Amino acid sequence: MRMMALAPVVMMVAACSGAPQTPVAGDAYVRLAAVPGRPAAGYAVLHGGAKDSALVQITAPGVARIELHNSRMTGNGMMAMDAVKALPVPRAGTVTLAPGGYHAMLFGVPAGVTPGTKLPLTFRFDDGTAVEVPATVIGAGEAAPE
Ligand SMILES: [Cu+2]
Repeated sequence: MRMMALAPVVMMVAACSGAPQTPVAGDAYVRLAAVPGRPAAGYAVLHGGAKDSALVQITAPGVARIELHNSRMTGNGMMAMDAVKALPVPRAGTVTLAPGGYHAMLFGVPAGVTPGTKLPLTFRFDDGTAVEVPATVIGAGEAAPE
């Protein structure tokens, strides 16, 4: 039991090896909405640099607006989302944007962004770092890419 609980932690440390000086983003993917015209959701893994920082903006070519959201359960078991201005990324820490938690909400996704394409997401941090990551685009019902 204890060994199984430890395994994911070890994997995250390995993925963060090399101790970046500035924040890094990776493993990005975008899940399109089931209904055309509805916002898509963006996910990624962020690694902190040598200092505490915060993710303050995500942009993508052709996408009208991208908001940072956090999902939470309401008292009556419904999922609600709050917009967040900045997502703290601790020094040498890992922050995962994933279904049910922090995510990007992409409004006005161009028609050419379809499953199987790549959408470059630019992650901007409060220290001025900007990281462009090619996000894998998947359909509404598809599993997250490995
Ligand atoms: Cu959202």
